[in-house]
Amino acid sequence: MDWREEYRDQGFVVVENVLPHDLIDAHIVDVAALLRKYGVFDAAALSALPMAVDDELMVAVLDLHQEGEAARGLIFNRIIGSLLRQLFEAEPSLAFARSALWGPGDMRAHVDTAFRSPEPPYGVCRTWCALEDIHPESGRFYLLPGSHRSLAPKLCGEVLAERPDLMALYEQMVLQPQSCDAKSWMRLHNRAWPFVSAKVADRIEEAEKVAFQLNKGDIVFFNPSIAHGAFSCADASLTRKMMLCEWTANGASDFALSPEALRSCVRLPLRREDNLVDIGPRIAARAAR
Ligand SMILES: O=C(O)CCC(=O)C(=O)O
Repeated sequence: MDWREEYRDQGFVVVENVLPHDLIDAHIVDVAALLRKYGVFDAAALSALPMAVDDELMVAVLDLHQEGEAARGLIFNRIIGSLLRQLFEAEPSLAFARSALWGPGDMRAHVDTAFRSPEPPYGVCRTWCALEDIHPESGRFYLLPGSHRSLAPKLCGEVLAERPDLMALYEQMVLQPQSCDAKSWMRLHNRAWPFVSAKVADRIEEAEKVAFQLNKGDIVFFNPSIAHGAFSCADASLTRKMMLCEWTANGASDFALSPEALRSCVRLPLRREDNLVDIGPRIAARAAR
């Protein structure tokens, strides 16, 4: 099967042994040095940071991924670029990249985006990169295969049915596409996504969660509409070194966002028609009942 078929069906593919270990090691040195500046030597110190300092650190982490030589070498890896180009059928652009040395703790299942088509051509993809051999007890990343197709569109439809304000936005985009632009799409996404994501954890079974043994340099390419999260960490002394990137298809290359935009994680404009889930038939069927 073409790997893109697998990505379409399952919502992810795991690609082994992509990132060179020497670059990973250099990047980890940079990340650890930055964390040290904030007095962070372990997971406990990180979670004890006051919120304002934590926000400042996150900005510094995003900056490191924009400027750091090792970070850029990892992010703009030739294999990653080639796979994203095949997925997007367009040039990929980085929306943001960040790394972490410890797991986030028990992270409930959620989706990172809503109202994007689960079918190609894709508008967005995330890459979860293992920066060490991930210990099984360190809070492994999990996904629910196929949920970008079976669950996410259903939840989008439910949220629209429950929220007339969001339904009005959606209908305007579908019925009057000429009056809408990428900003309309972002408005719908930004307002609706928290409601969609909040529904995920109650609608899945524990047994559906799938995690992989990931080794240093392996990457999971995943559709951010797939339900995913992280298991809790069984041993606080364990690290879980990873880098997460979000990529969009928009024809621009390299870092298209200004640092200011990166800081607020503003995404680049997307072509509306490529990214809307067609849930019109679902809505019509509901109205007919
Ligand atoms: O850190 C992880 O393993 C999960 C990351 C994640 O789910 C997210 O950033 O949305």
